[in-house]
Amino acid sequence: MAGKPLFHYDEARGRMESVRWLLAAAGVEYEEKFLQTNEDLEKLRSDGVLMFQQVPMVEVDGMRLVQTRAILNYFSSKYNLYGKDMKERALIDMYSEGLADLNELFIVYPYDPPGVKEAKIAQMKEKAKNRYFPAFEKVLKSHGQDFLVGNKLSKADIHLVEMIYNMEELDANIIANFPLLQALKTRISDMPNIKKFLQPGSRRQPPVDEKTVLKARKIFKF
Ligand SMILES: N[C@@H](CCC(=O)N[C@@H](CS)C(=O)NCC(=O)O)C(=O)O
Repeated sequence: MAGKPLFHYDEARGRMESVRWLLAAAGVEYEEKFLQTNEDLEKLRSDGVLMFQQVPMVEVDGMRLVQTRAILNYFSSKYNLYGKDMKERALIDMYSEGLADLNELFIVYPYDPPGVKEAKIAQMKEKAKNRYFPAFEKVLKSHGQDFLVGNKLSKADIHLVEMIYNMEELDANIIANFPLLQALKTRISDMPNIKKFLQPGSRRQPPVDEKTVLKARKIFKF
């Protein structure tokens, strides 16, 4: 299991997309083995390599890691995106967990039936505009620094910028009233590794379309 990390997931954003963003920011290469069928998933399960019978799973440094947040935290520690001390880490966790709550809605909504989907979109836009984005704007304003924590790029900044891009797909003007979020987005998007990731043809997954939904239904049987 030495060498590049190996991701196991379907070919979709889902829970793996934040891991893709994080490794892109860290400039780390990885391989992806996409699940194509339910048999692929069952094979991993019967091989006993999915602790809770679920993906994402990442093979890295002799481990088979599951649970998205554990995966993100491992890579953040490894690539120095997790603060310099306990207090910085606590802030980074707090910010990341807030974003994870919103992200959970974003991950799931494409798979919801019509009606539910529209309600979720409205809920996400409302929450982004009135709860999460004002909170992060306030953090940036409070210290006047370039990044959320310790004036240094951390996983929290990467999750936030990923979320800004996600929410802009739902409402192109969603950060119009948040000048510091706009500046953060520009600063991070201009980082060479992220710039590359934002180009067509990168490992970044496109928005989930109907074909991806149908395929996921077959793989995960829902
Ligand atoms: N808390 C877990 C949730 C993982 C999860 O729900 N994975 C889905 C695919 S996105 C899955 O494997 N579903 C099949 C199942 O739960 O049996 C994480 O964050 O990794």
